Amino acid sequence: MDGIWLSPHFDSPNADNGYDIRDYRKVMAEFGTMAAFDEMLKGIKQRHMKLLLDLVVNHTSDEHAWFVESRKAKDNPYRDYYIWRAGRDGNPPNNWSSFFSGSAWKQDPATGEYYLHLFAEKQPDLNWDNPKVRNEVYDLMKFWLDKGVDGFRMDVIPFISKDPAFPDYPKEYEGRVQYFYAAGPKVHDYIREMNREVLSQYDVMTVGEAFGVSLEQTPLLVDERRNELNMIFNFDAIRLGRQSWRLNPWTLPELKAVYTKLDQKLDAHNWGTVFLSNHDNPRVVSRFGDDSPQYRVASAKALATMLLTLKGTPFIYQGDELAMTNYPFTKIEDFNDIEVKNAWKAEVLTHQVTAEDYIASLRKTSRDNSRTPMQWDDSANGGFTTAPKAWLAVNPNSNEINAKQAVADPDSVYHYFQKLIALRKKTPALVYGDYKDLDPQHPSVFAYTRTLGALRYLVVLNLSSQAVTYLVPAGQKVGSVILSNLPGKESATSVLRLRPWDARVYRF
Ligand code: TEU
Repeated sequence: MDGIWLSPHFDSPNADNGYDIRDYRKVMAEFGTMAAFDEMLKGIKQRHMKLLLDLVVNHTSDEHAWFVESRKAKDNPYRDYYIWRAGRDGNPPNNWSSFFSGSAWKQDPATGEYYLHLFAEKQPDLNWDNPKVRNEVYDLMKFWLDKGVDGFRMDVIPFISKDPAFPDYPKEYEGRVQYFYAAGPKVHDYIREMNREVLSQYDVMTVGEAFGVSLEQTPLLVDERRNELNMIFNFDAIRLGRQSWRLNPWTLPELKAVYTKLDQKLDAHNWGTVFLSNHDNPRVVSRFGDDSPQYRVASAKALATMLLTLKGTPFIYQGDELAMTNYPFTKIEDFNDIEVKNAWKAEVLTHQVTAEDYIASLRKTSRDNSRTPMQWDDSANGGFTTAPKAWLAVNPNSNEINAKQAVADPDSVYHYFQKLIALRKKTPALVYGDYKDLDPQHPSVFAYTRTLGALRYLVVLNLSSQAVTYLVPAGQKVGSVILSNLPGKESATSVLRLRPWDARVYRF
């Protein structure tokens, strides 16, 4: 790896697993001390890697000193650090909803006013229109950058600017409010100011979590001539078919269309990211592959080939290099995630959906699928802890799927990732080459080229559990195979016999 993005490690009551920060300059007790952080940073640098921290400044914890002060009284000097409004006829100020179920407003007994929280009640939104707040954020960023940190992944950064009139969101945003929340009037002013005040003064990388930003709008945040961010996460691919906690059918042509559209939007002044999983989404092999014993390894390798040969900076989520799978959740008590628990209360306990339906969907969509402890070996708790019980149950398949097994098995997904990364690092065309989807409508094959001058590569992926006889479009004869996830090498032909989850990189 070139770099590591660390989810929030700051002092937090963990209402939302660290995305609710109580003290930005203190390390979370569960993780250790500042000395341990410094030792880790030193070790990362010694290994010639970079460290990105998670910058969560759309909101804080309600236990942060600023909010403790702010809620005390309407004339408290910290009142304007957050967003307080009077109710409307005994109801919340407007129809804004929280991503974790219910209204985005909570009435506070101390003053009777409501405060805004787009996520949990324990995550009040900061008021970025207050220059004091912005300066506080810039100072805490400098605190970590002065320690030698190399950049930030920025949590829901498009949400930081709110329409000061706080109008109801129009009906067409039902179920997709992220696009309304990401359209605040001053988001670009504030990110450009952040760039001027902080980012431009350090050699850093930034990636924004742009939930609610369309592919078309991407250049507004990442075009280098705008001095905002280096890149963003678009969610069109990873959330394909998702409707809140439900997963509706989706097709491969729909997935492929995301990459073609993104490629069309990002000219030479722009750059993108490639990811199919993270801590907010289920395991990649279970979501986009086939995690059955027969095809788990092959499909994980095929998806890895896609991640490392598409255009954009690839992000690999911890454990996916082992092809860790979703967890066999059976009951609500199995879950830790506030998003799950709040929706249980809001939708199951109110009999809008049955517990069976809800739990069955969560086995496919819940964030906790990706949060089960890292599986290091086949000992108790997957070697994650010596305590009798881990904070979240370890996947029962940790005896077969673990780092020790993967490192020992030359044919493991882990070693295949290493080959892919080595290939990408010595093949500029796989990084900077032009991208072209050769067969956008094919229902199960993803075939695309990467071309840099005279250097041309073809990637052919059978993203299904069925064998396919594939005719390379326009009768082009494929060149020599430079990497494949399955034995056997077909070359110099235009008819490919693709086995289930067959993945091949050809040099034209
Ligand atoms: O996530 C924002 C976001 O996109 C998700 O919350 C998403 O709405 C939801 O998980 C869909 O299932 C960021 C962080 O990545 C997430 O972990 C935090 O919970 C959230 O912001 C609040 O900080």
